[in-house]
Amino acid sequence: MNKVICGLMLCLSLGVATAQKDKCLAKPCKSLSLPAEKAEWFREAKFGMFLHWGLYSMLEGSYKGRTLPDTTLRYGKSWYAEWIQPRLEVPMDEYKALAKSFNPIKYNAEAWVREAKNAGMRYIVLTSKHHDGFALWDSAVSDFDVMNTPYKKDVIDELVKACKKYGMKYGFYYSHWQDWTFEGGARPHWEPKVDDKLFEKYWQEKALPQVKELLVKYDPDLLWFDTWNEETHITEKRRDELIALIRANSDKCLINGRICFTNPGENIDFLEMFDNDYPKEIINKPWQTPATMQHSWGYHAKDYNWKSADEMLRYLVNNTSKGGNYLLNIGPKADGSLPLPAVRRLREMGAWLMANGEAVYGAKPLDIETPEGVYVTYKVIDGKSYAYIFLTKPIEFLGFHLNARKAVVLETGQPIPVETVKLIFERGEEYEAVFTIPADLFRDSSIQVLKVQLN
Ligand code: FHN
Repeated sequence: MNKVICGLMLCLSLGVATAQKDKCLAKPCKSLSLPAEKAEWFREAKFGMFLHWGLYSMLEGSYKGRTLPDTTLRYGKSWYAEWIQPRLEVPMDEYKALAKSFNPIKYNAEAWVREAKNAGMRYIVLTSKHHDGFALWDSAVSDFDVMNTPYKKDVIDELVKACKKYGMKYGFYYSHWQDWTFEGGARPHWEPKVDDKLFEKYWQEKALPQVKELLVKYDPDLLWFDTWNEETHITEKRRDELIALIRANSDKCLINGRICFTNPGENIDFLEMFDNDYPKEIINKPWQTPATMQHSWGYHAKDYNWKSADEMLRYLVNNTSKGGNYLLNIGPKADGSLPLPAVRRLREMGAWLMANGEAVYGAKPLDIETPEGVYVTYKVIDGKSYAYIFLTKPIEFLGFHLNARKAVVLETGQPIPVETVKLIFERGEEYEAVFTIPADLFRDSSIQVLKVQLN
């Protein structure tokens, strides 16, 4: 009798499974989440290049004698050159007409990728469409694209080819919420909120089809959406609709948390910090900080607020020690060349990483207390455990709860005296290591890294 019931149940469940399978064949049933291993490359990469480039780059932060930030205009108080149209009140027709002279004759995708590679960057994210709605690729969805400029060549296609040639991961920023030139796209916060029905039209007619184009044409490793702590039209339903579209068209494309800043949900692949925000605690989900070299993201000829390579390396090291990445922005000029101060800084950072990259790439955070200005990562190499200690300022003695066997300066191999004592408590054994740091090490002003062999 039992056998009969079991057989019946088996038939029923097989029937249900077959019906389910048929349903899946008719319409692919994809999970909204990717397996965590797909984000492993991102977790290990640590350092990426962000590029804000578009029609706004042509205005270089100034328009008709005004320069951002301009406090005489109601909403002019921002350095962001990619926001020049609404902030310096550039008439929209005039702004859109910039497309008629966009001609980046110095654009050399391979040169960009080589620069990123030499800087030690492991992935590139380019603004495929920023808030102004202009597409840098050959888009069948909109005429407001690079093919309707004198340049007439697909910038993204060139970049993708170069990334593939140099083994560089690549992704695209896509402004899915703000679109200032398509009816229904969201507008700056000081303007009336667009009607949700109109937004839906924009969503169905431009945002979703363009994202699909990016996926199908260029097979990106990640997509970077942008919302922030403001009310948006990106409801849970729209967020999941967009995620479903991405999953249906790619088995690898990672999605950032800003797809819906206030409610990213469980299905995104990595978290995006606020701009230039560097957490003080370890975060377990993959994450990154998008960061500027100056104040502006888009090219701004009069934004002289350049951070030093050392300062930026400190942010990189901070993020690495907390399990995150550093996505550092460049605003290329309208002709496609990279600004000299940016290139100089990239090369300095690359030189430091050439010597100290072992302590960064693929390194994990180590949850121990550190003095201010000191950061730590951890790695296992050939079965041996190592801690890497980053010294961002001169220090004489360093004490750590570590069972340190020996320590050297990573770049030179110079031995660093270390004394480790075993402390026996009721709760168990603990180790305390004290390092004596030679003052000479700080004749070199860049971050010094100690490689410490543990047990
Ligand atoms: O408004 C944008 C801004 O222009 C830039 O693209 C940054 C990059 O993180 N995101 C928004 C502001 O957070």
